[in-house]
Amino acid sequence: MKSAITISLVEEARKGPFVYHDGLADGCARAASAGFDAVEIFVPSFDPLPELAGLLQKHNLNLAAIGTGAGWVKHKLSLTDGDADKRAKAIEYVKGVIDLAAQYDAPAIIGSMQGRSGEGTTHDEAIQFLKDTLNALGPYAKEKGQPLFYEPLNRYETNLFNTLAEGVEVLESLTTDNVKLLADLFHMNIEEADLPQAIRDAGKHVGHVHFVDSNRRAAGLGHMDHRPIIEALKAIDYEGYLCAEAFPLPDADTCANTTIKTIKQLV
Ligand code: LER
Ligand code: MN
Repeated sequence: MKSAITISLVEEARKGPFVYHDGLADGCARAASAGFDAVEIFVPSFDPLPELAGLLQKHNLNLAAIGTGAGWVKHKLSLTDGDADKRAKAIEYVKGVIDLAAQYDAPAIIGSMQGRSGEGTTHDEAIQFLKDTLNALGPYAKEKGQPLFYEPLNRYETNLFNTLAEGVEVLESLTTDNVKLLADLFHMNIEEADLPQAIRDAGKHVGHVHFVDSNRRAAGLGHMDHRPIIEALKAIDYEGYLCAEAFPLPDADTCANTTIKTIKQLV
């Protein structure tokens, strides 16, 4: 398992659960000095990131993934919007992020952009739109040599799918095998009965992990027991990233150092 940490470039997400908020150069330098293998970036658009390749090389970092969430947070695009034009725009946005991430050999994440039902759609319609999207974008990502990550979110952020088991059911109903689950421990802490068991049951479908504590602070600064979670990830032969998608509390460097310390103790 490898370590990663989040950098947000989205002004509207300053208060969001991302560790670094002061640009790519600052985030990459601090990620490397804390000892991370990779960064995960929350981008404001799919415009090129001209400094990224040089910064990754300079700091010997990989890109773990790029989040599409600003498609929702900034542009109000949802993949389950009742309006077909807006849905098409949302799909184009995710394609743009898939293309951008693939340039750095990394996948894109669908989290907040999944939207919710009841705002111009019935529940069944929203679920069908989400499945249609994943069926279209899974193969699109595969052409670029990348998986596509789908993230179940807690009930306060979506009413579509909240648990890993529900996520597995969706993935298994698709015509593509290229969509993998993002297991975010914060959402799981709210929704799962048993986090390690949920990971064991999801097995090969787990493609990425947002590694955080019960309160969205760094792993080690809440009341979650990460040891059995890591044991479950080992049991499913998980070799992906443990990515700190956490609040920079009490400050970004403490958040980073605490995450690395927890990973070193347990992995
Ligand atoms: C938001 O709660 C979250 O977990 C993100 O990864 C989704 O965009
Ligand atoms: Mn997450």
